[in-house]
Amino acid sequence: MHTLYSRPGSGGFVVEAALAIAGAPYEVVHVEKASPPAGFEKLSPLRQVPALTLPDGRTITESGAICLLLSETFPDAGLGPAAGSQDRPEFLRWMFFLSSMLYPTLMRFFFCERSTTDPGGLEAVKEAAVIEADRGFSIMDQALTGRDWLVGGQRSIADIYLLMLAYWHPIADKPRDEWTNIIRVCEALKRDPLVAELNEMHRFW
Ligand SMILES: N[C@@H](CCC(=O)N[C@@H](CS)C(=O)NCC(=O)O)C(=O)O
Repeated sequence: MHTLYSRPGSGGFVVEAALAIAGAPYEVVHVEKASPPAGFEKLSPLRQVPALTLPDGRTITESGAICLLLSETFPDAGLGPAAGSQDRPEFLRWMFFLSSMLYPTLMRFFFCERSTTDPGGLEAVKEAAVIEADRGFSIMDQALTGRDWLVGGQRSIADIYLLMLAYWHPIADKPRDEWTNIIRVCEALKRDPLVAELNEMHRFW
């Protein structure tokens, strides 16, 4: 059994999607930001979700790492191309772009006070975060030109990760209208009954 520490609307969405697609047995522990369960910092030192306790009792954090691990643990689930395959480099590239460029940039908007010691500088931090996030989304939109999915002609967990981030956009609250390729991918994913069911709880759209 996997235990997913999460809350609605959080990065737990993409991990839960991976677990559900893989058909892995899991339970969800709801973590309130203001009042996490006792001892949560031992599992997730930054007190962030998602965190995933594996069936062997170890807990890992970092959404990108968790998704990659699940894609290896459940190789037949179609979460991503196998290690050593032709499409793996592209998969790794986008998984890291999403988790190490776009995700933290969006969080810089929502947790702007962590990026400046100047109380008068918060709006500037937020403005810069939106500009930088837009730069990242534009790169992803461009990469999707003429393709159905981000990687190798097949849906992967990278597409679902992109959907989640696109609906976190702090100004548009969804992908911006000009990102027509991202919108196309998101609309295709939203028609998937499993993704639609997860959204019942996460309420991204
Ligand atoms: N690098 C982490 C970021 C996780 C993260 O920022 N989670 C947010 C929710 S989406 C959170 O728990 N924030 C609370 C905080 O940072 O205090 C990951 O990819 O999993």
